[in-house]
Amino acid sequence: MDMPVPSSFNDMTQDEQLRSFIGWVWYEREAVLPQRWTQDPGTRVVLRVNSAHYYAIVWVNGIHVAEHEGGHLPFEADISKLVQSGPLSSFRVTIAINNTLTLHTLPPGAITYKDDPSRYPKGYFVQDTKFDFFNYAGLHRSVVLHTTPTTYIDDITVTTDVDQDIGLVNYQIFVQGSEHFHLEVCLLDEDGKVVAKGTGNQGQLQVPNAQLWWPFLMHERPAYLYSLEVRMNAQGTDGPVSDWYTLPVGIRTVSVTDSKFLINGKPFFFNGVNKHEDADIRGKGFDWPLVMKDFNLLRWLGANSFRTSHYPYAEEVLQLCDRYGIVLIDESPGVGISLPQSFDNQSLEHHLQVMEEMVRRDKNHPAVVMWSVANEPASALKPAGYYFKTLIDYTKALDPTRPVTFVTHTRYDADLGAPYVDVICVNSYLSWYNDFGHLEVIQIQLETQFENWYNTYHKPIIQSEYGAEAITGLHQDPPLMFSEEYQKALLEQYHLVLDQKRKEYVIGELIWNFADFMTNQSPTRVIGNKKGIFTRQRQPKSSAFLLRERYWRLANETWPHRSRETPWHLGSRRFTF
Ligand code: BDP
Repeated sequence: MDMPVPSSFNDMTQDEQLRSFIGWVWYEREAVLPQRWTQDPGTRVVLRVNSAHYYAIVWVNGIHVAEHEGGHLPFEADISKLVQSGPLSSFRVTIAINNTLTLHTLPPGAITYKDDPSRYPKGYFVQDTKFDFFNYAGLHRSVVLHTTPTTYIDDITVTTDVDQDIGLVNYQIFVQGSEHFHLEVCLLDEDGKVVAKGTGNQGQLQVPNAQLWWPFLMHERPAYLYSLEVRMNAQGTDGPVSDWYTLPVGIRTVSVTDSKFLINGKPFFFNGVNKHEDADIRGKGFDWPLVMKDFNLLRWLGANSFRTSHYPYAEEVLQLCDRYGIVLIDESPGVGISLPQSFDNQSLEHHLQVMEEMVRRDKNHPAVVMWSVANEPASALKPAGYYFKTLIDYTKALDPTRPVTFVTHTRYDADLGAPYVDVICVNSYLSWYNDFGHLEVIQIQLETQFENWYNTYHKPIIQSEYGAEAITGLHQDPPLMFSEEYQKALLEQYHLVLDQKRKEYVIGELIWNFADFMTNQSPTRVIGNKKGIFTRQRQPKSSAFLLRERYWRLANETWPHRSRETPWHLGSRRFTF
C-alpha cells in the first residue's frame, strides 16, 4: 500500500488492525541520484533518517547500511560506495521498522501474552505502556539524501558567554576524512556584517556590544541570531577539497540560583505549555502547516516557552524556537519508567546513549535552556537514586552549560532523584485525579506542595504540569468536571497560588496541555486526552482565552520595558518562506 512520509501509518486507512498494529512494517522506494553524485568519487552520499519509530533497520539495494534504536532522534549512513559502484543512478532503499516497546526501550513498554484459552484466542498479546499518548509509529520525519565532500565538517559545538557588553562565542569544529585541513570561521550579524573572525578547529570569538538572544516578550529585540560561517579547505587524495557550513548562533547565558532561573543574568519565568507532536490523520508525522499554526497560537497566547513533552521534537521546531525566542525545556523519551527492571543497567546504558544523541543534535540551539532526562519516573524506587545521579552527571558532562532536570510526580520526601536536579519540576493534578470535583482544596494543597519542595531542596520550582479535561463545547455552571467551565475554574485556582509563589521561588507554569491529543483507549479517555486548551484541530476552548489574558498580563508586568507587539494591521502582508 502507498504510505506517505512523513506520517504515522496508524490513522491512514480504515483498517483497525493497521491502526493498532504491533511488529515490523517495511517501507521501500526507488530513488534516482544525479549523475554528479554517482560518478564523482570526491562526493560522499549520505542517507539520513530523521525519525523512525521505534527500531529501524536500513538496506540499500538489499545491503544492510544502518540500524538504530529510538524513535525520536536522527541517524545516517554513508552510502557512497553502494551508489557509486556501477553505472546505475537509481537504487532501492528499504527501511524496516518495529514499534514494539520493551522494559528496556525509551519509552518502556511490555508485551503481555494472554494465555487463558477460555478468554483469549491462541497467541493473543497486547502492548502495555505506562505513558498517556498513543504509540504512533512509522517514518515520522523526512528521509533525506545529501552530499558532502569526502573531507568534511562533521560537527560544530558552540557555547556562548557574556563579559560586560562583550559576547563570547566559543567554537569547536570536528572534521572527518583528513588530518590536514585549514579552518576559517567568521561571525556575521543579522545585516550580514562580519563582527568577528577566527581560524583553527577551536577558539573564542569576541563580539563587542553584542546583541543578546532574549526570549519572546522579555526584550524589545528578542531572538537575535548571528551566523557562524565555517569554511574548511583540505588536501584530499584527489586534490584540494573545500566544505562550508553556516550555523545560527544566539549569544546568551543561562544560570540557576536557589530561587531564580536567569537568562542573561535576568530572572526568567516560564509562562508556557506542554505539547505533543500529534494531530489528526498524520499522527506524529511532521507537518509544516501544523507547526506554523502552533507557533502562531503560542505567540497569540503570549507563551514564551514549552517543554518537548515527552520526547525530542523535530529539528525544524527547535529552529523556529531559536528564531522566535520561544524557550525550550528539551525532554528525552524517558517517559513512563515505572518498573524496577526499567532501572537496570541495560536500560540505563540505553538512556545514556539517547542523551548523547539528543545533546549532540540539540546543543547549539539557544532556545534550549534546560535538559529534562525523564517524565514522571517511579523515582521513589530504590535504584532511582543511582539511575538519576548517573544520568544527570553524564548529561552535565556532555553539556556543562545547561541545567538538567527531570519532571516528577513523586512526593517530595520520597523522591530519590530530586537531590541531583538543578530545578524542581513538579506535576500535580489537584481536584482532578484526587479530590475530584473539589476545586476548593486546590489553594491549600498547592501551597503545601510548593512549601514542602522548597523547604526540602531550596531550588527553584516549575509547575511543569497541571490541568483538567474539557470536552470542547460542553458547558456546565456551576462548573462540573469535563466542562469548559471546570477546566477554566481549576486553572484559576492554581493561578491564585502561582501568583504568590512567583514572588518567591516558583519560576514557571506549563499548562497540560497545549492541545488535545490521542491516547490509548481507556475508560478515562474520550477519544484521547482532552486536557488541551486548544482542541486537536487547534480551536480555542474557554481556557485558552484565560491563559492568553494571563500570559500577556504577566509579560507586561514582569518585563514592562519591552516594546509593544506590533498590532495586527490591515493592508498587504509580506510572507517569507
Ligand atoms: C501526567 C503525564 C502526562 C499525562 C497527564 C494526564 O505526565 O503525560 O497525559 O498526566 O493524565 O501524569 O493527562
